[in-house]
Amino acid sequence: MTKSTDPLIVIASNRGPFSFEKTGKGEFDVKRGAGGLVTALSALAERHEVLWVASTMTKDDRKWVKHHEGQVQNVEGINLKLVDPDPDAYEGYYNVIANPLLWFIQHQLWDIPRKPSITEETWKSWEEGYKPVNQIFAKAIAEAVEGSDRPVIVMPQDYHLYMAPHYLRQELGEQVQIQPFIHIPWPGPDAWRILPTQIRIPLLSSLLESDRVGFQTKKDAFNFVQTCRFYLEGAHSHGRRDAIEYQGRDVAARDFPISIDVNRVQTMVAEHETQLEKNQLMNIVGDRSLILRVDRVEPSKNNLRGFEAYRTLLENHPEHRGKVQFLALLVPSRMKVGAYSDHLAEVMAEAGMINATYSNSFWEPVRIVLGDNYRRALAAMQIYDILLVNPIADGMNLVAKEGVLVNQQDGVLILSEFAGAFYELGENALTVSPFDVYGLSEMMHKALTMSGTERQRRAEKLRKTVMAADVREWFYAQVDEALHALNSQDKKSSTPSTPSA
Ligand code: GDG
Repeated sequence: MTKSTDPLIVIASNRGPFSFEKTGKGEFDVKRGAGGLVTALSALAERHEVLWVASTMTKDDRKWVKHHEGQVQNVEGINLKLVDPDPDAYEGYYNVIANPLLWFIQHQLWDIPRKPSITEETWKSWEEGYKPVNQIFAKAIAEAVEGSDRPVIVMPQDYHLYMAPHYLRQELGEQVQIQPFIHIPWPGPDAWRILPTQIRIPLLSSLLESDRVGFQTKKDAFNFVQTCRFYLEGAHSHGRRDAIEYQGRDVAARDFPISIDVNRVQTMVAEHETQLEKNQLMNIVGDRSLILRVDRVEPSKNNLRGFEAYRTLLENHPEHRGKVQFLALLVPSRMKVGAYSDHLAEVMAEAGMINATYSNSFWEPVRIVLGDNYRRALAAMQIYDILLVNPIADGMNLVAKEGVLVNQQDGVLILSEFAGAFYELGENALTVSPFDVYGLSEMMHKALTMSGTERQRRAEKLRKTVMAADVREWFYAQVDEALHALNSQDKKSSTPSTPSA
């Protein structure tokens, strides 16, 4: 039975853990969603009572909300509440502010002389899209937790919900702990100059209405402190790298490196369906060495330079021609954002050019497989010789962690120094600058010619590192920190104050 001292954890994220498909009158099929965040948070309901608040994504999600009259429902053990913002507001929030603007700022993807332009549409989408949708989330959370006699910890996830702390304080005051987690990199102050002051200041000061803010790495946390100090008048860090004081609140900036659900991944790879996927892939690869990449179609993942480096490898080291297979499993995402659909076209063209240059009747150097198939991705990770993870910037990169866990070939991880995973896995990976195409091609050569003993030594260490830090630790560490703060507050308020002399 739940004790009233047990906390209620509220996760708020743009995308929820499930999507719904209407199959009949009042009947819905449940599908577990895609993406890193869902993978990571799906284990969280094991220890604490959790309420997950997310937005509808599809028409059938909306029907599901309507059918349940907007009330919390228990779905596969998780209490779920979906908010259903107005489609125009959602469009501005998601397709104008969150994905093209904030994601691009935080991954520093600009072509600065040309882009971005902060247009009337941007301003309007901030006022009429991003802010109202964040407010809807806060109201839905307030409605669900109001009157609870238990400690409430609200954890807004990622760059979609930077204004949520502000609206949550408006709704619930100091009754709740607010602890956002930011999955993507937080760059230093310079990157944020792109936002107009009227957007930048509310965004940063909203985050500082939290009790603490979680990041993937110490570097992100430090950059956040620096950004707030630089732009917010009256913000002080007093020489600390992991906390900032602003308007009477001391806000911690902490690193909680995310990981994967080790058991779930291991179980999935052992399943028959995954073995079937693996067999199919092995038919494509044959006895060649496999260079694998698995990403969303996403400019920050740096597919193009990956292919350029492969081309350089084939050019400079002809001995590998015909003996190596590059397989890219790409999941289309955000195709409504022009930069993404253009990017996919460029990636396909680059791969096509390599094939046009080097293929023969027996060998096609690059295979691109587009589509959403997580099982196939895991199957491919079992059989790579090289896993290429070369993002320009990446909060963590779960593919790197899954790959080293399930791989059966003592495969080599080639890892960008700008992926959050670098801090945990870099020592036993071959690390590269994502911009250095020649350096990457030489790393591919080094990996292809590495001795079996060396491969095994590195692979074992990488696997151990991932197994030692499951996603549950990531989640519990955040909750424990919030609980610790709550307990110290309780102690303070129950200690009788010393009468003044
Ligand atoms: C964001 C941050 C951070 C692969 N193919 C399919 C599929 N996958 C899985 C992967 C992995 C997940 O999706 C992708 O996670 P990543 O971490 O690699 O990348 P993002 O989506 O950009 O995630 C990132 C993460 O949040 C968590 O904090 O690590 O830095 O950018 O698990 O194996 N999933 C589905 N279909 C596929 O075909 N459904």
